[in-house]
Amino acid sequence: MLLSNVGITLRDDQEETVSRHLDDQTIQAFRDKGAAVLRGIFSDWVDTLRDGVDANMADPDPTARIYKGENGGGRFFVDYCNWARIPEYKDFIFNSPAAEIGAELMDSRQVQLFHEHVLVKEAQTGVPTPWHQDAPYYCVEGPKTLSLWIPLDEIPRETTLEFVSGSHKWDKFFRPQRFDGSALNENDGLEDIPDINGNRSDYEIIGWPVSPGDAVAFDYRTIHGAPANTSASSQRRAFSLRLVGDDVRFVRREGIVTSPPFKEVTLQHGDSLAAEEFPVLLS
Ligand SMILES: O=C(O)CCC(=O)C(=O)O
Repeated sequence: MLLSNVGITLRDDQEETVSRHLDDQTIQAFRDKGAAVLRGIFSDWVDTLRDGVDANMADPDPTARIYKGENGGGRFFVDYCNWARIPEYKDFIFNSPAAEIGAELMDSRQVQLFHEHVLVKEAQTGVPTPWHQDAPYYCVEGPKTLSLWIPLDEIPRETTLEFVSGSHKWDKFFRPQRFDGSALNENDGLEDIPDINGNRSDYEIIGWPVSPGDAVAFDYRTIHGAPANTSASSQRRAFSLRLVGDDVRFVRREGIVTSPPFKEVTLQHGDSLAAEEFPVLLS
């Protein structure tokens, strides 16, 4: 999947080398199915991200959530929007090829950070991640959106993130819920997500066993979820980077709580995403 640098001639007298990271097949899979695996793409960044997650868990944001299964077991730790205070996250966001990869997948000239999200399931965490789309949680809308879910441990097929192939093209938003199953907003006018686990054969469900350094790319509209971490001894750490491309807009949904809430952002509905919370990574 990794391609060597490709030289692109801009003018007779000027040649610029543009780095291409992905092959056409991977890009097409992301666009057709709404999710694709990128093997080994962040191998050089695993230690940095692991150090960042350690620092994040040692000093979580006050809004971090910890879910526990009914029968005890490990914790499901979830936190977001910490990149500005965690140097390892900043290093990854600004110095890794993530933004260039985002430009290739989204076919976008500009790539902006939306936020980062950390999701750690300790060994024997009996909490599945419910099936959901990310788009209806968010205060942004745009045709070009991307999450890069980056595993920091070996994750077998049985416990990895799964996707309903093609669901990013359903043109439907389902009610966002917290990971304990409670609705984020009671009266959002949206319908509940269908019972995917009860009818798995009705859907094309895709997912991959992954190793540290791989990434799974998906559109904010793609339905996804993950089983509980049944491993007796291995934790399941993941760092999810949220990027947006050209023409993304800020949206205010009256009376609706978004997640993350971005309470300090003063943009109006329909504004372009010009705020220090959302740095431009590539333009
Ligand atoms: O890691 C998980 O279990 C869920 C990840 C997820 O929902 C996301 O990154 O959007």
